[in-house]
Amino acid sequence: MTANDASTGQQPTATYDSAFLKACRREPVPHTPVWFMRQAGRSLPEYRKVREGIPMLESCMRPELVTEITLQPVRRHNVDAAIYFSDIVVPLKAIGLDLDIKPGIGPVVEQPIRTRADLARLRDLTPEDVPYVTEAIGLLTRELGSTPLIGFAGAPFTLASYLVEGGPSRTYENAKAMMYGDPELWADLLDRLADITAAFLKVQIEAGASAVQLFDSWVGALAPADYVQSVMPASAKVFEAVAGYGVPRIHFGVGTGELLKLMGEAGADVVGVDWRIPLDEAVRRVGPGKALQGNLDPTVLFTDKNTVEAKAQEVLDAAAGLEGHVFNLGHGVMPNTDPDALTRLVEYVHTHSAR
Ligand code: 1CP
Repeated sequence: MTANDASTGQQPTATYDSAFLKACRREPVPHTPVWFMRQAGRSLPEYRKVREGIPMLESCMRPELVTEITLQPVRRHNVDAAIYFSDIVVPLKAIGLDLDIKPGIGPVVEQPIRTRADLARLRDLTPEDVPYVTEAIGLLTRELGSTPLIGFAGAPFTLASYLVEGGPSRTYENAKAMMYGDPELWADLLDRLADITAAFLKVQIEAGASAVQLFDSWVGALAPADYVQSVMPASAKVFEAVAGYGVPRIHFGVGTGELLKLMGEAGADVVGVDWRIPLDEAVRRVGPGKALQGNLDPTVLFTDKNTVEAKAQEVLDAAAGLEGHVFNLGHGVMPNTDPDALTRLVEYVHTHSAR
């Protein structure tokens, strides 16, 4: 069987029994599983080669290319999971928003969403809007064998930050001004985005994704009380919408030390942690009943082998008392990272966590 049964989330046994999915379920594992956010991408010469001359958004819509790029880091690094190659703005492009991913900048929205009238541009997403996702995941699950595939989406706050600002921002001044100044419009915007995001994750799970990650990369810009009031309901709606599939749900953001507990309570099975807090402290904040993912500082990979190993061991030591641990970086692989350092890191984690 290549696709998940919509009612049970049933998967091929070898995939279900993989170290990655066991760790997400907080079951005993033969070794700590490891994958890297942004493991596919510019750190790999084979990625730069196949992407040559093809704009980012177009490459996300070509199933054979998506399949090849998703498999590249799995072949090279022996990671325990693949992550579907796409971008958080793909579902927004698919429902007809005029946006593009500009090289060296990121997602840019031609006409930002600022008023109630603008909300009408955010229609529901159906599987017919993203046939290339279903096709690529079908190809991938056949190629991947027992290696699980992680589907993903941007969380409502992080998507809203691009839509309201019109592009990348450091301050989120327009988005936060809407959140504070027009809470009803903000709530309606996030609710629309929750529906689109939930629909997009469902497409990926029904096509065969074994786990999903909700990227709320920029939500660390908020105070806990604002998170509870203005963001958590929408993120919780997304998690609730996919709860019935039984696939692990991972929730990640950057600079979220003060939000970790709430991000778990939003409905995650696994809470992603950046490098600012050690995992033994993170588990105290999150509380029982959740696995953790993380959290080596991605810049450590620019040092020598001994330093990388010492820092990786610190992460493993801090994770020793966890119910479930998925090793990852605290944020994505940086483009100038030496890919061989990543391969060696996978081997180190596997060897030094073997039980
Ligand atoms: O291998 C993988 O992990 C899949 C690749 C992936 C993922 C998970 C891409 C490809 N994008 C994403 C998600 C994504 N996109 C996030 C959440 C993850 C994170 O926090 O890193 C975010 C915030 C974006 C938005 C985005 N898209 C940015 C950041 C802009 C900012 O605000 O600073 C950028 C630069 C992009 C473009 C993009 N997405 C992916 C790639 C390989 C690229 C670069 C494309 C290019 O250079 O042409």
